[in-house]
Amino acid sequence: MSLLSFERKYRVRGGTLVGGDLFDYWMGPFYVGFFGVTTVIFASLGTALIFYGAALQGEFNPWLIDIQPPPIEYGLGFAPIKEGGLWQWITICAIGAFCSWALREVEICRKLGIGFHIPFAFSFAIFAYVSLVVIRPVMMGAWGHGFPYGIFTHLDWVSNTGYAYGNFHYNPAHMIAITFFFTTTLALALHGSLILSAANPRKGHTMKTPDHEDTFFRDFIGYSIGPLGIHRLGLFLALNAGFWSAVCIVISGPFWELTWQEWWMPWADIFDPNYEHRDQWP
Ligand code: UQ2
Repeated sequence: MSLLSFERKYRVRGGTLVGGDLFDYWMGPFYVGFFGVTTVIFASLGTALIFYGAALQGEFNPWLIDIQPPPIEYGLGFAPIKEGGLWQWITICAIGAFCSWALREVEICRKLGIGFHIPFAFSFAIFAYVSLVVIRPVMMGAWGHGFPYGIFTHLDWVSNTGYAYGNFHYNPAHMIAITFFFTTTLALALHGSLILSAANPRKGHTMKTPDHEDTFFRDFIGYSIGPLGIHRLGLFLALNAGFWSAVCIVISGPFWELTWQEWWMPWADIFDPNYEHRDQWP
């Protein structure tokens, strides 16, 4: 079936989560749906609020726009619009847009009768963002613990927050997250290069099959995870990278207030009770 006739056959009504046939149509290539409408509303309002913040700041250079969360003193209450209230409404709009986008993915999956792996995967990205601007600030008792919306200022926030706990590279969940990020790139490099190698044989030959892909890795390391397995592994690695990133920031503050170097001190006690420089850790 060609792509265009496939789309004609499968672009049919139904599968919506709310509202029945309301918004159950396409605009050009895009499925609209109830959650397409809510995505556009939240994203437009959030973007407009960022421009309003830029106007208040008198700064329209995209690198320098900065919208700060409320000062810690406001705790978990609503702050005045010019003192972090803008950040709070922008955060609400962002979460509304991200969740609408995920639910629009769910509706499209339901229409097609495919699994929900894509919205499931996207939910990990939403979780990572929400853990920074909602879960951790709530656990620490102030919206002021969220990160500011600015290109350079959010980098400064990451740096300051990391060093507030000594050195984030000693954070065990940070270590696990980084290991998953690196392993994800290894898996995609292996997979991408393997597929392209099979699709681009020497001149004059036709494309090779998945058996060639399997056989390469059996010859090479005695094991092939398989053409379906590599995608399961890739999803597993990528989701874990996001998940442990969220864990590494949520435990910093709510569950651990010292430096992350100190977290390893029991190890020093177990393996080297006479360790001399323990008192010199920051
Ligand atoms: C594979 C396979 C693919 C692949 C890749 C492998 C035919 C087209 C890349 C090889 C992957 C292995 C052995 C797992 C490596 C493990 C980690 C943790 C990176 O066998 O099947 O399908 O793309």
